[in-house]
Amino acid sequence: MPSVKRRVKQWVSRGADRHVRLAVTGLSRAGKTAFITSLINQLTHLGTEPNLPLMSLVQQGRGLGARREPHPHMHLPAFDYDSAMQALHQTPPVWPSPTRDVSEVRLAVRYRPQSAALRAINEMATLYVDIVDYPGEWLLDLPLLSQSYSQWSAKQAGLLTGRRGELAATWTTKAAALDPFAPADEKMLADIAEDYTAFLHQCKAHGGLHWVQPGRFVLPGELAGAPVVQFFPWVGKQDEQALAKAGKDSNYGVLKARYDYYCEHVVANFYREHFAKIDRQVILVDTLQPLNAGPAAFHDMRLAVEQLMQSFKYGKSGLMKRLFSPRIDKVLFAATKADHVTPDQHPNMVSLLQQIVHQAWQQAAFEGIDMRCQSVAAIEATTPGYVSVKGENQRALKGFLADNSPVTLYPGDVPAQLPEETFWQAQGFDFPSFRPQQAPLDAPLPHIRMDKALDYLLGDKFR
Ligand SMILES: Nc1nc2c(ncn2[C@@H]2O[C@H](COP(=O)(O)OP(=O)(O)O)[C@@H](O)[C@H]2O)c(=O)[nH]1
Ligand SMILES: [Mg+2]
Repeated sequence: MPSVKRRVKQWVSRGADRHVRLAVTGLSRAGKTAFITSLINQLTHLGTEPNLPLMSLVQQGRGLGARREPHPHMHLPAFDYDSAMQALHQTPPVWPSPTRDVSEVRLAVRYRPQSAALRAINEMATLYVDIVDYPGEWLLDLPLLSQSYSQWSAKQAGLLTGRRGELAATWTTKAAALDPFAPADEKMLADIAEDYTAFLHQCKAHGGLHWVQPGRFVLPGELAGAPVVQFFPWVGKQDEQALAKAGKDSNYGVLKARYDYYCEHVVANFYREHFAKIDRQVILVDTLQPLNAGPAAFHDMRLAVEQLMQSFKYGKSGLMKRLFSPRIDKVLFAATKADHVTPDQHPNMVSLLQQIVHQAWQQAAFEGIDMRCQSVAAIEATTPGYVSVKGENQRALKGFLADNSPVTLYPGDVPAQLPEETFWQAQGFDFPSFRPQQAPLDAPLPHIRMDKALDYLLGDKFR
């Protein structure tokens, strides 16, 4: 081929290849690792298995296949797909172990272009999908950027009621005894910060309370143990004007400096380095676990999701827009682990999720971001069916518990609306954790509506 022609062909081919940066987030245990593992797995079987019938690319017969590529950013850990697959194919299978930091993986998806012009020159095009996994907890830190240390402290102190107040006793007792003006006692500050971090973990683990700040404290990644994550809100009773005069080497001064450093370097950096580069965002929400756990946990999950959504209210002149120029144009909210309830309950999961995100949704629509809510099971662990109860057919799920024993059960109805008092009093909702199903290594992972999610997130990119 003459070289000019070859160059034209190369040029067109490069024009046909596309990139999309897809981020997956959600509070810890929402199902990010399972979702990304399934996403990679499903796409690798694209073109050879009938696993994605709801993707228009597949319906049009244009999907050819996908494979993982060396991942592009050396400073980011790679998403550990191989370990996840290994866990899922153990006997008996287990869930992949949790990760606690940002990670990334690149997929190259091969397809036949839609446009006749492109097809005439190129049989194939490639969509490069960079998938980023980051903890939703990190998004809870956005408000810190517009709060001073003293404002943040006042806000946090105000939250220490009820269960939170009880859990906070250890660190607040020590912190209240600190002299703000005395020279900084590094050891004491580290000690209280450790108690404060333990308190945040307890809020999540025992209280089912997900709205914790700073978010990095519970998932510090590479920052674990660094002074930048060694501060806590000031709960002493001194008045603000006096505190403002504390020297920079005093207890108060050092805490304030660490807080400021955290905001500027950790929080702002995350938005600059990661968030601003995202094209499409998936937000995973486990609506079922808080329903299991009770009203306080459910309410707190709502608060946390609302808080998380602030990052998408960027507006034309908002702080987000000015500081980071984000470019996300589509957000998918997915209610995860839908295989925990019978299929007739899936529409309720979706409408419940819609109510949870309602306000932010309106805002986003107003700003031209496309949003959608759906339910998924990234990795389906149960089989829906019927059981006969007193001669009548009733819906049920079959699966295996974590200890490998088989169960058949009806977990209960999901409320279609934000649950009221009566729901909690009647508490008809209870489900165990299922272990994954045993599946052949070369078969795609069983899933519910991953194809619908993929179609929404990527469909328009396969042009
Ligand atoms: N049944 C079922 N359980 C799931 C699914 N996805 C996640 N889980 C459960 O939720 C736990 C946390 O999921 P993971 O993906 O590690 O959450 P992450 O912390 O957001 O990455 C897993 O260990 C599973 O027990 C799913 O699709 N179906
Ligand atoms: Mg994870």
